[in-house]
Amino acid sequence: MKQITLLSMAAMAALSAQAQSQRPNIVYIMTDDHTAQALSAYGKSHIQTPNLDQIAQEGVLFRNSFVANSLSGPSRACMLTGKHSHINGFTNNEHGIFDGSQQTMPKLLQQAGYQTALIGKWHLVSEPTGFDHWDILIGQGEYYNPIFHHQDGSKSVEKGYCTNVITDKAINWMENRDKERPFILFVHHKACHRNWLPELKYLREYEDQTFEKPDNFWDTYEGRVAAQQQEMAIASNHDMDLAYDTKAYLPGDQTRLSGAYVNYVERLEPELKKQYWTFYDSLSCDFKRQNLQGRDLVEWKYQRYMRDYAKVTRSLDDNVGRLMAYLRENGMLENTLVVYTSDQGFYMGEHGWFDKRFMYEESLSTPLLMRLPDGYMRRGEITDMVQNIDYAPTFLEMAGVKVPSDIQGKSLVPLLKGEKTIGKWRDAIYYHFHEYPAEHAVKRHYGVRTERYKLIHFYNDIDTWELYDLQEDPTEMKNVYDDPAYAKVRKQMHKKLEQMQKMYKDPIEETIASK
Ligand code: SGN
Ligand code: CA
Repeated sequence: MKQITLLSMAAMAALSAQAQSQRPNIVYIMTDDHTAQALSAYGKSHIQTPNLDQIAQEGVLFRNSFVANSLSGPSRACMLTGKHSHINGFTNNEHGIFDGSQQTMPKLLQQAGYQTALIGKWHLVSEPTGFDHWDILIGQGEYYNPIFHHQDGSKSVEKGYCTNVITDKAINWMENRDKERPFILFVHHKACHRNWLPELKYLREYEDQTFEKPDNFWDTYEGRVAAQQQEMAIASNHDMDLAYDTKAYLPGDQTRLSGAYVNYVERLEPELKKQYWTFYDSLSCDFKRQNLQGRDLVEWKYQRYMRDYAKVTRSLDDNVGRLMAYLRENGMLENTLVVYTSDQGFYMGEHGWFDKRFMYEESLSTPLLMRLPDGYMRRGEITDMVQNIDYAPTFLEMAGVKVPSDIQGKSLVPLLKGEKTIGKWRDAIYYHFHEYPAEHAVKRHYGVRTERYKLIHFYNDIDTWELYDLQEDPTEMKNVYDDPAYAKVRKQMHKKLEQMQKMYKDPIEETIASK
């Protein structure tokens, strides 16, 4: 690493100021739990996201974009290092502390002369390293008047709605940066994370909209043991008692005056708080009057979930527009790579769920849009399978920094340049989820996904295998692992899995034995 530093410093010194300024800036916008089903450029969304769609229209949309481990901290660690969780060490949110002394992409860019800044959600417990400037939320952060942890160690409440505050800080940092040098700016939103508290101006938005339920909303999880044992169902885990998710309580009942939910709302100024409670009081009265039971109650909860999620997404889209307008107005777009992604995908009622974690499509996937700087010709949709471990080598290559050989991801540059990749790109991706026992009770599992098939092994206190034919069964309702018609595919997929575990050095037998 030292050698790379010296080399890149020397290389940098040799570059004229003009040549240096041609190295692209990178604006990396990462949201939390924003999923492709809620982003209209992906085609299936009931929620319109015009500003995000514009990035896709002017740039590229990755149709097959995946994470390596569908959870916040682990996903962020994969992105920063370009390595799978078992290598970068941050395998789960509950027990992880990111080892900030390891090689990371921001550090390598910093050593190569980039200005590096991080604003918003961090969630890796240890203090950020490799950033000239950082200003982060504490843990999950808050939607209203969020508390920021500043680089000098101090903490303060920043007035406003979290998504707006993060964007203000990002723009402010760009305004005050050294304009002679390229930069990478990480803009990490809290939105659209649970429990979906809207910006007050959007409190009433989407309330007249009825969201269509996915076809497999009433899934009974036949043939899928881990799915039977999860705790992330809208029906039973989207809580009512403390109104945390639904925001409905029995008026007159004081439960709303306690719990995490109320503490979050209490952060608002008195006038805004009044507006907030007025709206949800009337909603709660209406809910009480209806006295819903059984499936009607679950459907009602689903609409509540979708509406609040949509409101939060609306502010997010506005703010992406604001950031893009800044880049446009300042003539920066030609020389800036803008990346939009999320730390993972999310269930919007598919299988009856909210949350993520599973290797099933909705949470294995993550939205990925890019607006490319001059010189990168590709436009439109890219269907090659990409993963969040690919971002680090991509940014390094674009910045002219040699990609260290221990990075496991692949640079996306050939795809962005529009080079022919048929037969040259990867034919499978590897996934490993490690957080169990934990909230939502999703068992540990690993697996491999090819263009058509997916093999998953759930281990820990169960030991079950699942195989899906994504062409015949895109919503993953039918586990064909024991179907004789798939015996050959099953064998091939096992072989592929073994190859990938070897290639990525995931010591799976040891891992299972130690659990
Ligand atoms: C919190 C949420 C969970 C969520 C995890 C991880 N519960 O614990 O629903 O799965 O974060 O999310 S909450 O009651 O605190 O809202 S992650 O995106 O940060 O990994
Ligand atoms: Ca997340």
